[in-house]
Amino acid sequence: MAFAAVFLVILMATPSVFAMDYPPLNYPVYWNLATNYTIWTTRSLSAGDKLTFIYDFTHTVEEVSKSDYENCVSSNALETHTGGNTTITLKEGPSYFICGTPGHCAKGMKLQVTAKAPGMSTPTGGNGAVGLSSVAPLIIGLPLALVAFLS
Ligand SMILES: [Cu+2]
Repeated sequence: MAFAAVFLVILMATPSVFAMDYPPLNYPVYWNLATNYTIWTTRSLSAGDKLTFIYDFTHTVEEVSKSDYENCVSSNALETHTGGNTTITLKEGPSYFICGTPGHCAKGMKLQVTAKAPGMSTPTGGNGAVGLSSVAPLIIGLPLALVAFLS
């Protein structure tokens, strides 16, 4: 009886761990002089995830090289975006964005992200946000199984 209960709990917990298909995530980026962008360097992102920059007409979004990011140079931008709402799909590897308005990058409007290979955001890969939700059924299920086993 106890073993049957343990099995049942494991069966209930298993599908959400292995069968869930996680879509790419879309992160808002509030692109202005007040936001602190350093947290983005520690975020776990995957290729295919998107950044949606939300900004007013005083700013632009310029995708630049690493050295131009470090030196706040927007004249060689790989891509320039304006209009206040720009969604960028991340490629694998690092990406660098700065604001093209003079002085803004130097004041901190610069964003660096690194995206892992696609598929790394699946539960087995360990994307932080996704990983937690995928193990939640186990965290809940194991105590239940223990209770069932002991009773
Ligand atoms: Cu700006």
